[in-house]
Amino acid sequence: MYAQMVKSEGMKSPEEMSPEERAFQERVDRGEKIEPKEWMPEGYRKTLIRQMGQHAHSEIVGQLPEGNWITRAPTLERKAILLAKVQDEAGHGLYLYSAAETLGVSRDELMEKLHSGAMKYSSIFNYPTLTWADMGAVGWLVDGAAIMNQVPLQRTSYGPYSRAMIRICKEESFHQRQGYAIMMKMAQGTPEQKEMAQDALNRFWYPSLMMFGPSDKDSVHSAQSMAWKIKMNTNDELRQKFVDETVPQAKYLGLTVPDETLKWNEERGHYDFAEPDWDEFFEVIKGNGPCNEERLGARREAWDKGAWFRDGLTAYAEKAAARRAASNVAAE
Ligand code: FAQ
Repeated sequence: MYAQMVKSEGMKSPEEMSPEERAFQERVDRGEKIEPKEWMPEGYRKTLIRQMGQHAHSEIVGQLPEGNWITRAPTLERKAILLAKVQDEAGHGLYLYSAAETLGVSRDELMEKLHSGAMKYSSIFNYPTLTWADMGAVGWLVDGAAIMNQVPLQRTSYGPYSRAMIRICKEESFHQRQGYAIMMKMAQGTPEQKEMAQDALNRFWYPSLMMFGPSDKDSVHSAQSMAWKIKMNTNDELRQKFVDETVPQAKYLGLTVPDETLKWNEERGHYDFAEPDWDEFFEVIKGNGPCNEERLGARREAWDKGAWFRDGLTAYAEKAAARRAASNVAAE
């Protein structure tokens, strides 16, 4: 099976729960936040580590496709904006690793799991960014899909995760707008520029739809994660919301969503749309996407090359601690 770490193995009914589990579930149901030192079921803790860890990894690996274009941005202003955006993603990764650490897992352990392939990161970052228009498509669609998923996570039950999300969402909204601004410029530019914008939309549309995860019938974690309010919506609900909001934005740009079946359904009050190729999705998350090797290779190399710096920081911290201990002894 493609799910690696924690599986929702049949949710417990209230009768099957221990008194502690029942009291915990009642707190979650009342909308109370769960804080780091409080009692929580082991499955809740593991599910959060899995989701927050994967989320953090996605932010860090997600710097690579855009980092690829910093040196080739068409103007100084665009370069400064892209640089700031990519730095924001690093910050998001760091808040999320710190929030995950409150659950008793170290950043090194999470990194080790990313590098060994035991933990995932978002499928979207295994696709290449081939032209400058891709910077527009990534901001507009990828950050757009990320916000659609993360705005509800501001209300997630785990306090540190929900608070991290508030700041992340503010920054992601700026990212989405900068992407849309690039797309507007390209779509209103020369015929060649408009074609580049259309080509970027064609390549990023379905991978963006995949970001929300498999369809609900194949989502192994949704039921338990939603009961614990680790997830607030199902994958299909958020995907539909994304399509409904994004299609009018594409129309405004004068671009065509690459889906011939796309049609407003008056009765449902939503767009009908074609599902992504789920075989491709499962291949990508198994490690067989177009850029998986390159992305993980870059992260492993950065980790290895940074060893001297981590060693230096640790040596400095140890010396400082020894000095403090010595001066405490002297003062006694
Ligand atoms: N990619 O049972 P479900 C960003 C895995 S942030 C890879 O439905 P779940 C910002 C899933 O892990 C983007 N794997 O799973 C940015 C599980 O496998 P496992 C990241 C995926 O967790 C923008 C299996 O499939 N956002 O982009 C994906 O309930 C631009 C079964 O699936 C978050 O992480 C996928 N797309 O729902 C940065 C948000 N989908 O772990 C730079 C928080 C599913 O058992 C530039 N996460 N899988 O081995 C979530 O909301 C959820 O974890 C979902 C998946 C919705 C992603």
